[in-house]
Amino acid sequence: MTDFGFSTSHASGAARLGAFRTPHGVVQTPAFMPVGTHASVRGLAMHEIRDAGAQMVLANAYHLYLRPGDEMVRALGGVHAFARWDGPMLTDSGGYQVFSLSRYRTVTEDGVEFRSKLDGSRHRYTPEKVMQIERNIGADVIMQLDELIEGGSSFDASRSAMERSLRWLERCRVEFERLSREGRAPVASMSVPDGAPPLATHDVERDRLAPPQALFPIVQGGTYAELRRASIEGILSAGDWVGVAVGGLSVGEAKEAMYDTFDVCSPLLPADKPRYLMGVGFPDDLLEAVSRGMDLFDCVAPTRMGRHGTVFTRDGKMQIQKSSNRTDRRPLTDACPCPACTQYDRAYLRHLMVTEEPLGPRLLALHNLTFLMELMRETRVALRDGVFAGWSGEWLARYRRKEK
Ligand code: PRF
Ligand code: ZN
Repeated sequence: MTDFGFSTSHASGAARLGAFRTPHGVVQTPAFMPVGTHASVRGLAMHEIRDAGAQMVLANAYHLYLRPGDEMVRALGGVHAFARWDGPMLTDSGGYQVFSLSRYRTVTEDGVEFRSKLDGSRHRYTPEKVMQIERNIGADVIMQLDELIEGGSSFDASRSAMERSLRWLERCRVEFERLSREGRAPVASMSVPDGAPPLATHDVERDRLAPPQALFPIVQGGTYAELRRASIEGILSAGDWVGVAVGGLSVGEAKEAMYDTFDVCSPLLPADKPRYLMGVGFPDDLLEAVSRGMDLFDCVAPTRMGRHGTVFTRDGKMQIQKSSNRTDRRPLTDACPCPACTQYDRAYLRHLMVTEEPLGPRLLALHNLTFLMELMRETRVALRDGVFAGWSGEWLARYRRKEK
């Protein structure tokens, strides 16, 4: 496992400053990972994501499986070559999407059967199948198939989903190891699926061996401390993982219950492995999670909210369309290095949104991403300088002063 590694250099309480090494580079943690569902962060080019400070990018196995197909991604050289992002990447298994987006789905012990939201076609998602899909896509970190349930579910429902996620983890592990043993096959396959035209490319990538991947397990168990403990125990006894994810949060439960769950999980998670908190990406939640020992984050909310005109500022969220911005010549925020803040003013950004110019959502999504990248960068500096506790307390107090 020398292709992956994690080390921490500074700590403040449960918060850690770390470095996560992957075959495509090192991620300085704590870090926020932008979500590129279709191997594209909606509306933004990879060079813009990189300039915003992103180190690692997410894609979604479910979406890429449906289009263009995981075998097609592989035929085209794997997701890094396909999307032209040569830094670290992660794919979520798509469990979450199958549960929330599919038109019809049936969950059994074997897996999930669903109909595509695109054309109604039938698909079967099993732990084994998901490992094959994520292998073909080729991200550095791949996620297990887990069973998700609504926030606020009963203890019994939460327990059965958590236990099934453990059983699916074991099946993922066996298949993942089988695929890894199969060897480091060339990234690009010789044949293209679906009767598509033959590859029109130089042949270089066909000779490039697929780099190793790391499988992350996902802790489940709702907001029940007992279930979270059992989930972690099951995960740690099932294998030696490169990192561990915490899932099933930010699904409608109270914030305090989510924060308490971080407190339950982090002392039980190995200190020398990165901890990835799935689907959490509001500025205040990031700081609360970092202070409780989480290292990696992703969420669609910052880019999605930006596209609809809600922007992060140091004084809380702001709606750009509000009428007081009509004549406001000030930058969106003061210290942010993004193009929206450095090249335009609020009146113009509001105008772009009101007239539905495509530039508006793009700039605001880029702002929210940059804002989180800066927040994580400042977090790392504060950890390095030994001032994290005081700094984050002040940051949160200012952010929340005007937040409703
Ligand atoms: N599991 C998976 N993906 C996820 C989550 C999860 O629990 C969450 C939880 N908020 C976001 N994305 N596989
Ligand atoms: Zn900005």
